[in-house]
Amino acid sequence: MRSIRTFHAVDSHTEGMPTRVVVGGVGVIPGATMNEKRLHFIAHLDDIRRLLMNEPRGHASMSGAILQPPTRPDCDWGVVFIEASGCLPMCGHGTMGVATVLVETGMVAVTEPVTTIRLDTPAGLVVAEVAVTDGRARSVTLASVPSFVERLDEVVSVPGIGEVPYSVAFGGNFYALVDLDAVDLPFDRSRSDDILHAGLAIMAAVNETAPPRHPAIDGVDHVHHVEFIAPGSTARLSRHAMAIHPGWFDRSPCGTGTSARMAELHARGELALDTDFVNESFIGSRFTGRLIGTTIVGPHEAVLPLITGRAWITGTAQYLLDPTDPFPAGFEF
Ligand code: PYC
Repeated sequence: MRSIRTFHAVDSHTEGMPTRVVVGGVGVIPGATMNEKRLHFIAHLDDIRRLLMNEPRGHASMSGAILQPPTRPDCDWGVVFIEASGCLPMCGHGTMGVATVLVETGMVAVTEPVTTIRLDTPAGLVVAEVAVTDGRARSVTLASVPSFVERLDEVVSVPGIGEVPYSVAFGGNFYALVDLDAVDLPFDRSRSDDILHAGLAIMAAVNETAPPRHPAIDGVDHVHHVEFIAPGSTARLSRHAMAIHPGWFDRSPCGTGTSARMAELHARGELALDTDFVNESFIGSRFTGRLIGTTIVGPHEAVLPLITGRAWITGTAQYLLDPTDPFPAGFEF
């Protein structure tokens, strides 16, 4: 066995969606803030993401998180999120995976019944409250980043589809929120290719005509997620198919998408503060959300979301790079 790189990871899944938590092998990424680290990683270290996320070590829907020392004194750990599709500013299911791994491997001081972990993410401070019994993380509640509606009830002209009504909300990433009925597709996994195709076309049309831009976080300036809302969804229980660039679906209910959806429902006057909201994924797994306050982000009125879900450790691994490996950054298929 020969290796010129070794990465240590604890693999997990959050309500069906993987998070490969990289606990060693990357080193300290340069940057004075976690978003600077993210931007440096994208510019100079992307081979590491591709090696760990792409085939043959990962797959087209792979997701992960690289642990870093925090850049702010009020945090326990920093996190740079990685995916098959790039580096997100924030990832809810990934943060639940990170918090579960930190507790169950003893990488934070664990207290029962609740362990509080303060995480420095590229999108800002996220506080994870982990419900712990007998050393086991039972659930994770995230106080996530301020979320807001960027536009409500606009129409975009999508080649091959036509005029599509949509809204854009930020919940850690920007989401285009679209009723599945508006693209004449059923909430049915046998039609996932068609739903994905429509999602990618809508993303492209929004990004070409009117890309959103976060007023305070550099490099957050596009829509790479379309949250297709299933018929029958309400402001208490919503089901969705989350189509993600460049071509996969979130298996989890999507933490940042749940925040975005709650911001949208709140802006419509349909979801009050301190009211439970259940968001269900395309595979039927659930997060429970709740808005606990309001704030301002640049010109936007924003809400403060809590999201609760569960994660499980699935394995520990060392990922190696043999010097003769013909795919040192993996490959996409
Ligand atoms: O949970 O925030 C999330 C997420 C984003 C992309 C996949 N999952």
